This record gives sequence, C-alpha cells and structure tokens, in this order.
Amino acid sequence: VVTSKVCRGALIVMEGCDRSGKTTQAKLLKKTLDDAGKPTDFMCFPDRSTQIGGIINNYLKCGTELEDHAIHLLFSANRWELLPKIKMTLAKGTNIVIDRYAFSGVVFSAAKEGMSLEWCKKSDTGLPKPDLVLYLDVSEKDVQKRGQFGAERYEKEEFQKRVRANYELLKDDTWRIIDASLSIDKLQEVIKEEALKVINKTKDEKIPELWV
Ligand code: 2DT
Repeated sequence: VVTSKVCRGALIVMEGCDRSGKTTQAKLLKKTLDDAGKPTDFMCFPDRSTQIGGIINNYLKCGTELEDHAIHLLFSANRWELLPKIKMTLAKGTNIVIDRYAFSGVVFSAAKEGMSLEWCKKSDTGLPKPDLVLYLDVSEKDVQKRGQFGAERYEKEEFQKRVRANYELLKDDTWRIIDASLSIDKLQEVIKEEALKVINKTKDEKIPELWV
C-alpha cells in the first residue's frame, strides 16, 4: 500500500505596534498564498467571537475592569481554546497566518506596572511556536503621521512606547523585521517571499513549542 505523506502547514504570525498595517498585510498574505497554490487560513488574536473573546472585547472597549493578571490569563486562554483548530489546520497541510499571538500577549501585559515579562510568558509556554514572525516596524514618528489612535484601552502613546521596547526583548531567529513604511504592495512582496521560504523549509519538521 502506498500512502502519500501530508506535509504540515506553516504557522506565520504578524506582529508590530498599533497602526503598523498588520491586519491589512495578514489578510493580504492569506490571499497571496492561496493564489500561489498554498492553501492558507487567516486567524487573529484576540478572537473576539468566543465566550472568552467576548469578555476580552468588553475589557478592551473599557466596558469592564479586570485585574491585570486575570485579563492576561484570559488573553492566553483565548489562544489555548483555539489550539485544537490550529493543530488540525496545520496537520492537514494548510498554513495559518495569525494577526497577533502570544508576543502581543506578553508585550502588552508586561507594559503594565508590576507585570514581569517572565511571568507573562508562562501562560503561553507550550503553545505551537510560529515558524515565522513578521514584525512590521514603523518609527514612532511615522505612527503619529498615520493619524490618531483609536479609543480602545492601550491606544495611548506612552503605553505604545513601552510595548515597542518589550517587543525588542522577544525577538529571535524566527523573526523578520520588515520596514512597514514601504507601500502596501511592496510590503506584501517582501512578506510573500519570506512566507514561501519558510513554508518550504518547515513542511517536514515537527511543530516546535513556544518558550520551552
Ligand atoms: P487588535 O486591535 O489587534 O484587535 O488588538 N492584546 C492582544 C493583548 O493585550 N494581549 C494579547 O494577548 C493580544 C493578542 C493588543 C487588541 C488589543 O489587544 C492587545 C491590542
């Protein structure tokens, strides 16, 4: 009996400061890869469509107050509850592009008073480690030029500065720092190339675990 082996999909995460163009590029990348014959799903965190996501949504819209550790753990739980879906998708050979992941979880929570980076990493430890993290890099000046921040919690200049500094502490060799001041099309070209390389490179590899 000849059985053909299904190669796994790659896990690709888009990170970066607010207003860096993450969501636009992540959605475009899903389409770009589909069009290139590499089936790809799009996901985002927080996923506000679940029950836990509903609590997070309310918190972000400043409708409820939650203790800093408690909301951190809910953001984390929102990823764990989607783990079966992530695993199943990758196993059948479909790539996933995710708009924000555990890195956002850590850099935002650790930007708060009394929250350490090490503590914040613990609750996401053991999740699938992304094969590629595309970090969209915009200068502080350019972020300001892109217009006003919205009204959600965390959309404040001082807070975003601390977030940006925390991102620096998480980067490793799976990260690519992409200059987000490029045009939407040019940016997508660069991102597509990185994604195709990693899809090809990791297709026979085991999915590694995050921060273990
Ligand atoms: P969006 O604007 O991209 O929907 O993000 N956040 C996100 C956290 O504080 N912890 C997390 O684990 C994640 C995924 C970043 C909503 C805000 O939620 C923050 C911005």
